[in-house]
Amino acid sequence: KDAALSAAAPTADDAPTIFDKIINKEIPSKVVYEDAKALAFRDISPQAPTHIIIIPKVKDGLTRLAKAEERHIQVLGYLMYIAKVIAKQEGLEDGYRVVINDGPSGCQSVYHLHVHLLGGRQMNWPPG
Ligand code: DGP
Repeated sequence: KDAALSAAAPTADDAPTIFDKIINKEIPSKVVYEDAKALAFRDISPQAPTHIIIIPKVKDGLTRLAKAEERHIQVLGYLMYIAKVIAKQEGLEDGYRVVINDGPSGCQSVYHLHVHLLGGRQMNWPPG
């Protein structure tokens, strides 16, 4: 195998996910917000009347929250801020929930860090 190609091969952390295809518009999604750094779209399997997924456009190794490094602090804060902007846009005046699932025990299924924004119904505590 060509050494240069091996060196350039994506590591597990950089392996593309379905979210890359959504970012690149290779598969359709219902986009509710987009800018240079973030994309937000409606979850394909909504768990509440409003269920939106917010992702960084550049993963930069951030497959999951457990992989966060100091260089990710800005993007993590940005995703929280965008969650608030979208909640307002969606008219969730009474409140909402913001969730990050991490790893197998956290029920994460797509390894491109994402924030769930859920609202439009009364949430329960503790969550399942
Ligand atoms: P998590 O379990 O935290 O990794 O959440 C991944 C979410 O992504 C899950 O709620 C379903 C959603 N999802 C997975 N594939 C697609 C897709 O192709 N389109 C859309 N809109 N949502 C997707």
